[in-house]
Amino acid sequence: MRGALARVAGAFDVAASERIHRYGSGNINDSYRLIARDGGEYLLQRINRAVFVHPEHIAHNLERLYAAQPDRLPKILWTTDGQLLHRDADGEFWRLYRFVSASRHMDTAATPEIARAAGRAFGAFLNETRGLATGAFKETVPRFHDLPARLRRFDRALSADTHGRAHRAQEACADAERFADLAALKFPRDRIAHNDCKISNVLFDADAPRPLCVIDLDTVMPGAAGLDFGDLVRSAAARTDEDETDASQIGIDLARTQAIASGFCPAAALTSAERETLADGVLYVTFMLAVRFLTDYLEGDGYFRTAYPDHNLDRARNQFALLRDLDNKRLELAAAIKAAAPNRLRR
Ligand code: GN1
Ligand code: MG
Repeated sequence: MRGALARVAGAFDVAASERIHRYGSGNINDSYRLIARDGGEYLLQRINRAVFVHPEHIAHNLERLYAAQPDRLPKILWTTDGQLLHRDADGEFWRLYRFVSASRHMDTAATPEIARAAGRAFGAFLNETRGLATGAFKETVPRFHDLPARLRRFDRALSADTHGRAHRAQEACADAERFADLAALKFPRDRIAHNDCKISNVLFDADAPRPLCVIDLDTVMPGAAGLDFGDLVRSAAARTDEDETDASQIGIDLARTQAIASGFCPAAALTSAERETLADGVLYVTFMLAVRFLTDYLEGDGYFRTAYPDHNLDRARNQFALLRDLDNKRLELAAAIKAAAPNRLRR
């Protein structure tokens, strides 16, 4: 394996040393940290072809993104033949980033200060991509944030029950029915968004709660500010990470939610229409992710990487528990966001 990885690095004109290790906790792609013979550190990633059926769409979008704002993104390398992705002899697609050293990432925000900083980082990303034409970007995962489509697929998976798992997931399936009305919520989707704004996709300075850059750019494509905000709150203001199985521990922290909004809103320079969608966005993405985990469980775990047989079911239950808490606190959630983002910041 090491030899194969070193050959891939060679396509980017990097001479890998023996020091290559698996890295990170992403649910989709495979990542490796490698040290080059000259001491340089890199992050090598294999694109998951089951998720990204057209990897060339990722390359297409990254080219446009990096042409617009290269300074605020992790440094990406081009292959010696001028591509952003290298296709190996097995048809696998790879890309290479310079490793962002002296950085760290987190699965949830330990303090309001960190939450605010993460909000600023993703808000600034939205603001910086404001000038990009949505028509110039491809959909790297079709209907990625389309909840009605996600629910239709869930319904099909439940009826087919190809892996005989539905009986173990009855409560979660009942939650999917119970919250289905959320699919009627609408979001302005007329801008380029990040679309994977979980807090672990912000790199922080290793020694201070200062964001260095946002990462995981595979789903940068047309999207909605309210859903980016929602994904950040869902991950950063949750009291536990996505793997917690003790439902009594799972819930939303409103102080951290308010802190996220106070960082995100001014940095993103939202329209008033977008601002109206922020609280709904939190419920929408949380529900959508619950449905995605549950559907993947029913379909046999083909999408998200799992560590044990019921992992996706546990993740779905976790997101449903968070959603129930969010639903109970809708008024407080809206008030916390409003308090952080008063009218005078509207444009
Ligand atoms: C996946 O790969 P990763 O871990 O950054 C997923 C997101 C989910 C997230 C939940 C392309 O992100 O949509 O919100 O897991 N990415 C894709 O942890 O499906
Ligand atoms: Mg991702």
